[in-house]
Amino acid sequence: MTYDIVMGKLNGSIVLITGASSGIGEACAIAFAQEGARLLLSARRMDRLEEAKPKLLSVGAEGVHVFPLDVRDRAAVESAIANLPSEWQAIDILVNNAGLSRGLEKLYEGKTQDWDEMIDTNVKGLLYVTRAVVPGMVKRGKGHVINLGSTASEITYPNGAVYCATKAAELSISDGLREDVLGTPVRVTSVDPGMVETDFSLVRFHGDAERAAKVYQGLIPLTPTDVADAIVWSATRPAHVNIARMVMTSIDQANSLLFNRKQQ
Ligand code: NDP
Ligand code: 8X3
Repeated sequence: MTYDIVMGKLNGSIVLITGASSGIGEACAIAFAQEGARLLLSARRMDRLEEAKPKLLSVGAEGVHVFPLDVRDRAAVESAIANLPSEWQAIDILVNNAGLSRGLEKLYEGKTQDWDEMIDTNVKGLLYVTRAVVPGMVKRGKGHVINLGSTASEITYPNGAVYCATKAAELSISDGLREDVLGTPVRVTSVDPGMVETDFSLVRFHGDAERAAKVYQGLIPLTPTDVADAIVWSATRPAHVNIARMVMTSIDQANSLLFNRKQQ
């Protein structure tokens, strides 16, 4: 037995993060930058990515390349990945983070355009990016796919059936991909947080800030940094260790239904 400390550092590793313009994706960019990674950042809001770039370099990123991407657009995903500059093509880690919820309504009263947006982004978008990136990982014999799941994948909460279904799909896709890459060195992890205070609720309620703020009232939610920390931890295990799934909540949450909310 050897007693060497071999904690993974990510110096020079290429990390692609989808949805890096906000919340968990943005926190992942900072956390991977602090590990010395080279960051490939995508989202629709390019101004935010451009703004983050010098800050990420200042906290340790070895390089930052940003590009616009709507993960719902299959042709755009294929083209963006295929046309990355040659020095950015060998993606080591893919963080499939881009995602959203829309609406909190009874299924039989829900808006079908909200459903389309969630399914197209959280399920089909995740599949398109995975399909474009993983063949290169298999070919190079190196890679790690980290998908953003949720406690919502395990217990469906009232008025959230479609969002919860997209995260249940994410879990199945993560499990299936892990089976399909067995025999290669590619790792697959699903990181499944409970409530995290980000723009998630603002997006869910179509910009209603007052309603969004109420979601986090009277309890301590996770922060995006907490989740990024778990993601970087799973990415820095020794190469033979695959963290299949990490379920995490704040101390004020037991599962997707049960909270310790203090009266205000
Ligand atoms: P935010 O709203 O803060 O961030 C969402 C990110 O996804 C943004 O950067 C947004 O970028 C991007 N995004 C949304 N739609 C698309 C699209 N079509 N194409 C590309 N990028 C897109 O929310 P969170 O950080 O909270 O959410 C990130 C992930 O974490 C999601 O998958 C969410 O389901 C998951 N999650 C969130 C939890 C929470 O409580 N907040 C808990 C568990 C999981 P842009 O608009 O610029 O394109
Ligand atoms: C986000 C967490 O429970 O608010 O996936 O939907 S929840």
